[in-house]
Amino acid sequence: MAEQNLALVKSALSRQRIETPSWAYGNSGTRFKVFAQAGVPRTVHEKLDDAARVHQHTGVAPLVALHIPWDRTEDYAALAEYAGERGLRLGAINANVFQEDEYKLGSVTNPDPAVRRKALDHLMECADIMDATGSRDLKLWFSDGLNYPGQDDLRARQERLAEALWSVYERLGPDQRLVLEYKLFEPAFYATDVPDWGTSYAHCLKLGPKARVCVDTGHHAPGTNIEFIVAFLLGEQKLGAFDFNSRFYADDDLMVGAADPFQLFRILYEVRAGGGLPGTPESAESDPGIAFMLDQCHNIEPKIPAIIRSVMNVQEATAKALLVDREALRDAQQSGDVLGANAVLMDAYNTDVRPLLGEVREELGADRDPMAAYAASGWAEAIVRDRVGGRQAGWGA
Ligand code: LRH
Ligand code: MN
Ligand code: MN
Repeated sequence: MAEQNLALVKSALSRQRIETPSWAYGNSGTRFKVFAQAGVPRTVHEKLDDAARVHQHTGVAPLVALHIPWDRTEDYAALAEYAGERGLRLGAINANVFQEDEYKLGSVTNPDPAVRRKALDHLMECADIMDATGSRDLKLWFSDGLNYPGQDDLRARQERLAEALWSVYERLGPDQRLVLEYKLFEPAFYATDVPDWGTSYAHCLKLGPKARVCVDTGHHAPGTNIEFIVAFLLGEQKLGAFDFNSRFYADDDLMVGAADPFQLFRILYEVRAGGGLPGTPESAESDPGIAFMLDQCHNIEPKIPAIIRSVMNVQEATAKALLVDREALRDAQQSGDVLGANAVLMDAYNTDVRPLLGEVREELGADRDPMAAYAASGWAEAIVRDRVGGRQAGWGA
């Protein structure tokens, strides 16, 4: 590769920021069992301590997303300061209106106005927290939906949803955004109120420029072409964030890039092509400010190295996406060379980018091999020794 292009690829890689979720540092499980691990954080502060290790070794993970009330604390400005002292920043504030008894029939779409009020109050509290932490994004995922046909009025629920979203949207400051996440099913099994990107997009479009769609890669029907969704949303300036994870069956929340690294590459290629990677010629005009977040649970594997591995998987897919020879691709596409165009993509995908990423990390002052560096650091042993009585990340906590 030409010297100049390589410099560009490296600069884009060193500018990418990957946000890790506070809940991935704590215990989690399926509805059948939570396997508790020794040494997991007991407080949100200890979650930040672990996140700081991930950032130290990788050099690209300074942001940590919070989930309220799982990470509820007395003083959010002080928490932001605590993060800052460790080289971190607090990222998206995730609202949680899915774990209380009142929400059995829905939160913001509940037929009972008192429940809707309670849910909206929580969303407003999250906006207050954003003011204190300096967070840009309010991430909204609603478990609202129906288990049985006829259970409630589908269109009335959309109207209630729109009303709540508008109240939150109006509350946001000029530099704050709302990102609306969709999910096909679960916990509702017949109908979900925000089941797909189209529904999220339609609401965000009505709300205005501060509302964007969040694509959780585990929230689609099997076989869905996620990169198409990404390409479309980016083209419409409506892609706000990713919740990266892998799935084999449903919302499995496995490590991103573990199940289908080729899909992850295709997604990141569309991000690059759509100008979503700062530091590339494609993004020269404007940086759409996409949040590259992880949303995963590490039920059986050690958590910190799993998160490091996930960050590296996103970086590897990004590096391969950056290596795609756009000119050669355009030429092949223009001349109708189907096999040639496909070969350009596959050449990039089949490149071993690990040495390149090792260099990028070294230049960032991080570790060439973050997994080995973490294993040698003694942190895993220290937390087992020092933290007695870890607690669950949130599910059922
Ligand atoms: C829902 C979801 C959403 C929640 C998180 C814990 O399945 O993806 O992002 O906030 O899981
Ligand atoms: Mn998610
Ligand atoms: Mn999910």
